[in-house]
Amino acid sequence: MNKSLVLIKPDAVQRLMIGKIISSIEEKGLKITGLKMLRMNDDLASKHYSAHVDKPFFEELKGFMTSSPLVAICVEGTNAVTIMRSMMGTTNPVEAAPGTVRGDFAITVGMNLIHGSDSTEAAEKEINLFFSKSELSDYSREIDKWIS
Ligand code: DAT
Ligand code: MG
Repeated sequence: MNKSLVLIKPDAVQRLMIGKIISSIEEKGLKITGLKMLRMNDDLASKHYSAHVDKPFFEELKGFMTSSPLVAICVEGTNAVTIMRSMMGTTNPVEAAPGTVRGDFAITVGMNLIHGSDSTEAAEKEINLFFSKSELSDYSREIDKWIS
């Protein structure tokens, strides 16, 4: 069992894809344990993308991520990190496989619709950035015995 921080990015919110992405997470069998809409600010963008702050695309990335609200989701399940990364598709939508969010619905790396943590360590850090302990729900589902 592990966790991933998923962001439905501002472009996906504007393109009315909140429901579609949440449905795909639920249909896969992963469990949503935290969910909120918020507007990212510069400080949160710098912390969330701390690995990228010195990259040439960071200012553009920060401008995009703070431009409009996003939806943050804490996702749990067996191999949640790897499963979310494969559902998202590769960073550059040009190479993303059909059937993935980026492969089916995105064109450019700058607006690639969705974020998912790239490791369990990153997930822990990112979930703590977006959610307080009281905003996360620990619960079991009857259906879990039929999923994993
Ligand atoms: P991912 O979102 O697949 O984990 P990443 O962590 O390498 O990808 O980069 C974070 C985000 O930064 C990515 O979703 C879009 C943006 N980005 C990455 N590389 C970029 C580039 N070469 N030009 C513009 N934006 C880029
Ligand atoms: Mg990343």
